[in-house]
Amino acid sequence: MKTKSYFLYLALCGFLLLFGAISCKKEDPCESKTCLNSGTCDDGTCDCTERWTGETCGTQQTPKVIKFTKLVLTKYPAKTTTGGNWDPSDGADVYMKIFKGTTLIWTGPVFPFPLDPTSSLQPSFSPATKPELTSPLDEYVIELWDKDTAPDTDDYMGGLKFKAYNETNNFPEKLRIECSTCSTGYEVDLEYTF
Ligand SMILES: [Ca+2]
Repeated sequence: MKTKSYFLYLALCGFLLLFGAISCKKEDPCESKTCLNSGTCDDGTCDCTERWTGETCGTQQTPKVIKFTKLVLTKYPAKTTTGGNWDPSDGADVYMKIFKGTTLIWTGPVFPFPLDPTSSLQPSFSPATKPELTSPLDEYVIELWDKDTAPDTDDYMGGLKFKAYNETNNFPEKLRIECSTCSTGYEVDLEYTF
């Protein structure tokens, strides 16, 4: 009886050892898994960084907000459509407006002196209150205006439709808003919030 128990004990130990050996040989589920864009594998599942999502972190996470931290005016019309100066004797003093649909979401500060239309100067704005786009997949409009003092009203210098984001753009740090036939153009620094 005692011997039989001993053999049973040995058999059980053997089984446990064999099972243990098989368990040890079990493949690491992360060995065959590739996580993209700095994602890390945890037990076969990719943990993605905040900008990425999906099975292998290959899909962009749509940001909640895109902020414009700096705007450079790369192009603006030297003259009005009738060929006159924006201001009586020189260039315009400008500011920008951004719309979502027909809703004005941001008005920028006035660039504080008349721009010389013959200069290659590209005025750069880092406004205290920065434009925030809360629907990154949607279209916005940016307009350029010449500030005038009453009784004159501000003059419209040009507008551009733009999208600051698309789902395969790899989150660029800068956005160019321009077109070859447009009178205005911008280069914008972007900040993403997720
Ligand atoms: Ca003016």
